[in-house]
Amino acid sequence: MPPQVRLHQIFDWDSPQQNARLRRELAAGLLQTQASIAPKFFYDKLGSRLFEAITELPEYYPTRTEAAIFSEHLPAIRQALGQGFTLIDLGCGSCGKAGRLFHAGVMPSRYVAVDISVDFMRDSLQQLKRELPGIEMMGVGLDFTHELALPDDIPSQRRVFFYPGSSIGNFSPPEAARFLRGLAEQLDASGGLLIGVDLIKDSALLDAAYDDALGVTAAFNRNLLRHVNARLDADFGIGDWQHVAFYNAADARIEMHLEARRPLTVSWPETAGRSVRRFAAGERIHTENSYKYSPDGFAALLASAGFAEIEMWTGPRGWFALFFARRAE
Ligand code: AVI
Repeated sequence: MPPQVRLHQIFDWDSPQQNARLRRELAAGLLQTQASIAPKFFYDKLGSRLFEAITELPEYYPTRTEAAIFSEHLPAIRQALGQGFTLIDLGCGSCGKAGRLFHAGVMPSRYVAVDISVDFMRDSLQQLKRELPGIEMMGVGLDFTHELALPDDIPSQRRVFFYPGSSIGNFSPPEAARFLRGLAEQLDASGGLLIGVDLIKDSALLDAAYDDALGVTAAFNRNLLRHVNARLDADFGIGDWQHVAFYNAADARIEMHLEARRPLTVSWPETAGRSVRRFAAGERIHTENSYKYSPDGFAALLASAGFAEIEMWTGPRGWFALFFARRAE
């Protein structure tokens, strides 16, 4: 990494302590009656690349719809953010969204890229620094879904948290409220939160966005098992599992699962011997929820989490919304 881009690797897959915590978390999820794997395990290097590919699919409207809202409302967004702020990009991935904002003239004085996929983040940040050498940049490898413990050398004044892409939808509403409250507590009165939120819409559009014709989302979902095999030394046969995604209207969320194509046994090493989980044909592992909100519902969530002065921008079809909010006094 060039010297002008600092990297704090708080999260490290290979630290024995964190690795042990993640292994415990994975094993606990797999041994539940309804097996589950947390969505953060999607993002190894290949998973991050597959997600980038998803954002280019014709069916996956959120990324391009959000980008169009940014373009259309740029002056208002620029005015809301002001100047001299530190942009903290939570789950920066390729840093592409922040990069587009900077190229459009929305310039922070400092950019902090945060991601669990540390190698992918480092490469992306280096590229961005080459393009925009005038912005101070820092990378933080962090599992912020576990704990938002930012390094001390990020000034606490004028922080703007940037959480685009409706990643907030990957938390349940109570978890989202807790997470947002944690953000509000780390803001001063001149900072804020710029957040993208996917809205409730026709279920056929939602189903297609998470089960595309090319099968990229299926590959993204099944890649999770490759990653779990590597982290847990498990023996998932990738071809034994099929991608299932559907909109659950009662809970206003997309659900993604991996479904066993036949009766299966999966095992991984434990202190004494191996843990074994049996799956019947058709049994599923729940891998992700992606909650969708109404504009009023999300504004109410922000208010309940300690935010005020809430502004919202949306596109002509009302598919997606961008919110800016400040900490309530
Ligand atoms: C990262 N997150 C907001 C994406 C979503 O839409 O929930 C992850 C994703 N899963 C399948 N496609 C995209």
